[in-house]
Amino acid sequence: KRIVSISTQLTKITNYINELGTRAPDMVTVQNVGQSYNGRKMQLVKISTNPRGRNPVIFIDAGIHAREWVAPAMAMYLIHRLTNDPKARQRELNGVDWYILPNRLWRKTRSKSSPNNCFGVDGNRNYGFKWGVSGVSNNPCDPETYAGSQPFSEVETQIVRNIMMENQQRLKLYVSLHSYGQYLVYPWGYTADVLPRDWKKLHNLARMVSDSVVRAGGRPFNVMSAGQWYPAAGGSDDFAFGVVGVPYSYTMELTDGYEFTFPDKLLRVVLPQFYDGFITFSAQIKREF
Ligand code: 0X9
Ligand code: ZN
Repeated sequence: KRIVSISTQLTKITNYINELGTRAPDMVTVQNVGQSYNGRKMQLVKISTNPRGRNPVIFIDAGIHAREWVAPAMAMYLIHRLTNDPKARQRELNGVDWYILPNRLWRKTRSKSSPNNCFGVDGNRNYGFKWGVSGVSNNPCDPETYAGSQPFSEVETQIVRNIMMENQQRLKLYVSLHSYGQYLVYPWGYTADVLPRDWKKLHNLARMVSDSVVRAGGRPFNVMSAGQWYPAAGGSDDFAFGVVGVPYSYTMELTDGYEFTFPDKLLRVVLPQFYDGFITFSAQIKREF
């Protein structure tokens, strides 16, 4: 089997995105939003059939945790379907704009902390809402959940925060793509003891999304608040909901049964199933906003 390096994969993502921007400039805008710690370009793909309009925006990011590589694969598949499926124009893209950020980090970012020279911060513990209160490590050498020296210490989380802030008014749905476990969770993530006032709306939409994935032949999602799954503070979902004021905010954990090594041959089976979930998401955003 050919071994493809991570940078090759990123190059593939970048090439595809840039090509799309040139091939379909009326529909696709590629915005360079910044650079990762290692100097890799972070590109936001904006898909809209009415780019100068004021449609509600769905913002999806993938790859906060890079080893969860099914997430960027899903983001690329979304971009592919939205721009190539003639039905999408009338359905998912009719009245809704999609902003997709298929970035590719590691579990932790690559920044170096002095004095111990350990690498990286967990991007999903670094957001500035209830930062550090649960499910984090204060040890820069922790391999997974180091929250950083302060909220938004990482350039990558700053970039995502900027995208959210710049689109605050129109941003109605945020989905952070991860793997694994087939969970679809909503705020709050920092605690198991408190739910948002309108948690039922968040819960019901998640159930509807799960049902459409099941109708497409997929497995149901486990639906609950992120904190009921396990409390962990500083996540992008809580920040989007609690600070930016995005009415629908989720973390979606794709696939189950293979941990981080989902067989790539099965992508063609599961990605279309998940896509049907996104059709349901966009239908709700259209209905409500
Ligand atoms: O722990 C995480 O960051 C996410 N799970 S993962 O296995 N992909 O690492 C869950 C995050 C859920 N949201 C919050 N806890 N805020
Ligand atoms: Zn993750």
